[in-house]
Amino acid sequence: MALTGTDNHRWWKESVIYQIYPASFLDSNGDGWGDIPGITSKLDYIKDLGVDIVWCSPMYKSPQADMGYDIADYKDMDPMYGTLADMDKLIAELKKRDMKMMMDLVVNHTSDQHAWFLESRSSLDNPKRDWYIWKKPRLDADGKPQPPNNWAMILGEKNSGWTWDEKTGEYYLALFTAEQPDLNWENPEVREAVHDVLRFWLDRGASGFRMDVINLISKHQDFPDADIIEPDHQYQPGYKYYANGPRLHEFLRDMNREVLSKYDTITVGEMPFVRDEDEIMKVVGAEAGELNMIFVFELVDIDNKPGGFRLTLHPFDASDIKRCITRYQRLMIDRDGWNSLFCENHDNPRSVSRYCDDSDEYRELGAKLLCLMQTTLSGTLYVYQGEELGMRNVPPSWDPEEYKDIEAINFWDKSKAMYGSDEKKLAEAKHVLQRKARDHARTPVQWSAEKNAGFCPPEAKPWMRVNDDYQTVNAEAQLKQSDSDELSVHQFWKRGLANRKKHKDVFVYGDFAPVGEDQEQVFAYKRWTDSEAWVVVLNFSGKEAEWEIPGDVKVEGWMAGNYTAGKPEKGTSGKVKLMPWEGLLGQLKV
Ligand code: TEU
Repeated sequence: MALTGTDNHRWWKESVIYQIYPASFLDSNGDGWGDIPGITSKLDYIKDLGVDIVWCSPMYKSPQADMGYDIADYKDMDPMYGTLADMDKLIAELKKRDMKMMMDLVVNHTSDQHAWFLESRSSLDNPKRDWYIWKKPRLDADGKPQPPNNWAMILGEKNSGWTWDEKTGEYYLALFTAEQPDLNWENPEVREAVHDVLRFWLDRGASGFRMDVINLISKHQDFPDADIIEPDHQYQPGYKYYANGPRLHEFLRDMNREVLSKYDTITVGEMPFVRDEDEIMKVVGAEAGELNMIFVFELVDIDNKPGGFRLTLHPFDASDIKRCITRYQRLMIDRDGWNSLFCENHDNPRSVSRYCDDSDEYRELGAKLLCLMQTTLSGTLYVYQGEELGMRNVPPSWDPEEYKDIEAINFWDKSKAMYGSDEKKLAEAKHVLQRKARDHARTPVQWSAEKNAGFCPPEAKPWMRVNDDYQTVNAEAQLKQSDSDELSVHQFWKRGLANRKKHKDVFVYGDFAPVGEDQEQVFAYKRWTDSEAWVVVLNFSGKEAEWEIPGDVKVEGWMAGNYTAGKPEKGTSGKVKLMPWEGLLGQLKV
């Protein structure tokens, strides 16, 4: 294993990826929805931040049951976002700026309006019947049809993961919502059709894919009942039987051999539920021949009830963050694999609200602390739109009706059905949404202080309410902030990304070890190569701390921190006093 050499360097390891959630990015035509020309018009902004690759959440033709993660045509754009010609232009404009396009590939399921599914459900003997997962019902005591097993639907856990089809008298598997039937990957024609989609976009100029729930494509073919984890609930989380199933690696290797290996691509697989290190390495090991990297969910599942549903709450602290990050940093170094780094995406609350403190007093410090951490860890870095501005969750005062996501809607409906007039239980459910609804990350990007935050014209109606704080938290103000002032969150990110690039041998590729672990609330680590070394000290709490610099950590000087635009004035030996949410970056003697 070569840690410090350049023989393991790859463009997709050192690239910075910016995720766009198109509906909420920028509306160029005043209909209240973000669109492709809106994205194209902001490429200079994205490039200036220090980004190399843009990943767009799906903009394909879709009835939008799950905001485009229900695709009705993989080879055309939804008119709401624009046309294929707009997409070609976006790709060309990216290339002009020496940037790349990463497409979102959603092939665990399609929309129920996809031509394949319309055919599949049309009759028992349609040639596409077997493209999806159809099963006969179980019959209850009254002879009424019941789902073939007890798996819960994933989005909002409201219903069964199976949907009854009256016409043909069978259930189909639709794990996310009834409008998102799961494809049957056991069928080789399905796999070939997916390969064809990959080729279509690679030939059009895309440079790679983020693969939606790609570890769900192989299911245990006996479809057993899940263990009862939530006894009050009718249906149970069934991921033990549908995540990382028996043929996953075979399917991924096929995809690589047949298509990806013939192009120069970047691939990242979204893999919820998996924690097993051997299983992870089978996908991302340097010699695995599967995917470049995956999104592991451990950090974003940190506040889930263990083993349970996502929309639950569970306490965590700095030591959990430390344990989780250390584990994956070491894993990839020790076993020659590759990490993805992310704290946010469109399925999670805002990171400053979740891991730090989003009050006016600490929001900027928290956002910069997370930036300092992400820009100094090993792996490919993903920044989610608005994260570079320190955007925060929507306020608790918003009514549940303001939440537009199908997951939040299903969850709220289920809670009302389960708890009826039990005000305490309903308040708890509401509290879960206030902390964790996906909607928090989906509010329009705040470009300016004008009405609608510059996301759409002032007279238009944005599809989702703009967060109340746009007059103070917006890109225009943060770009303007003069250099003599404190850095804005945006400026801090820009500087952090530039520093990461400048010192990529150490920050992207170097070694990693936690240091000075006696202070629970402080996460400190060292990054080094043979020729340079750095230390990062992060106070993950709203309390002051005293961090003792270990004897073997020879600090040359403190180069950056989130409390000052210049170099922090701190001692280089003995105890360092840290303010709430303070983060420091120091250079070490080699
Ligand atoms: O998400 C898959 C996924 O499992 C989670 O991120 C999910 O949002 C969460 O567990 C819900 O409790 C992907 C997409 O990112 C998401 O937006 C889609 O809704 C989902 O797949 C279905 O395509």
